[in-house]
Amino acid sequence: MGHNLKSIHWAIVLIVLGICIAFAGCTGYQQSPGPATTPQTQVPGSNTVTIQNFAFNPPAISVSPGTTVTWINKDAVDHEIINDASGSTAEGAIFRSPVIPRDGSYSFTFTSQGTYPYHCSIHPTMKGTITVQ
Ligand SMILES: [Cu+2]
Repeated sequence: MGHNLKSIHWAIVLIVLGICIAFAGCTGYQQSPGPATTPQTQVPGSNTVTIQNFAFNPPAISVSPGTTVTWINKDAVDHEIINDASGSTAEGAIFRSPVIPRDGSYSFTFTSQGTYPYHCSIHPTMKGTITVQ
């Protein structure tokens, strides 16, 4: 009789322990991937141009062929990036972004070596250069 009670007691202890471990495991499992799955906010780096205060920062960068350059608009107003082309039309531009709203971004992958001056089509005084070498 005493032996059976002891067995039941230990069974209950084991079940409670198991539930605790499972619960801890579950919450731990939910928490640990948290930081990893958090969408990476784009941090300015050598391939990133920040648009702020009506200026491209840095105004000129050099990248190697195959590099994707990302522009991030940190201004409250829209900007639109366009590669300088001959004449005033967009004809011949290698790259042209859509209108980039606040906190929006635009990326372009440069495959060919060369110097690519660009400007903002909304604010033509905003100028920058991408050099691919
Ligand atoms: Cu602009």
